[in-house]
Amino acid sequence: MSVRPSFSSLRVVVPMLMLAVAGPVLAQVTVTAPWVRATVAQQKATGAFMQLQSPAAVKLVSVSTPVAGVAEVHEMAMDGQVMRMRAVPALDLPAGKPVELKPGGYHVMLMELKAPVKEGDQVPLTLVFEGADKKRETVQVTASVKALGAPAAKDDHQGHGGHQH
Ligand SMILES: [Cu+2]
Repeated sequence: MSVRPSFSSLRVVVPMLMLAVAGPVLAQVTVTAPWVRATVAQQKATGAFMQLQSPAAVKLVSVSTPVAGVAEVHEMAMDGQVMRMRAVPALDLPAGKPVELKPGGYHVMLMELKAPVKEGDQVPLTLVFEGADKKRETVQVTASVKALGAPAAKDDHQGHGGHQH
């Protein structure tokens, strides 16, 4: 009858081990629905868009991709009457709050494209985030290429009308 006590102490140990394993996963930045706008011949730059969310406050400090010589984080801002974009050194992700990179707002600018990116292509992106403790986390995603002038949401709605993609 001395078996029972040792079984019940095992049950206490197992959940504690699971918590220890789950810990690092919680620190991961989530990248949702990454996409890149398709280009036409001779076009040397395009934008990459996605939604980012981090459980802890971090900054997106660098982006790279094999398809472009240069990748920068850009913001859109009014310059007098004209909307212009400019590079930002880092993009802040507040803890637990989604940050949207979308046409007309923040975006990842891909420049010095090595070849046109065509609808249906898959583009690997490497995102580097830095926490308040200066620790860096690298996240790899694959973005799908969507046609020029087709915003993701609008395109989804058209899909309901028997439109073939
Ligand atoms: Cu830009």
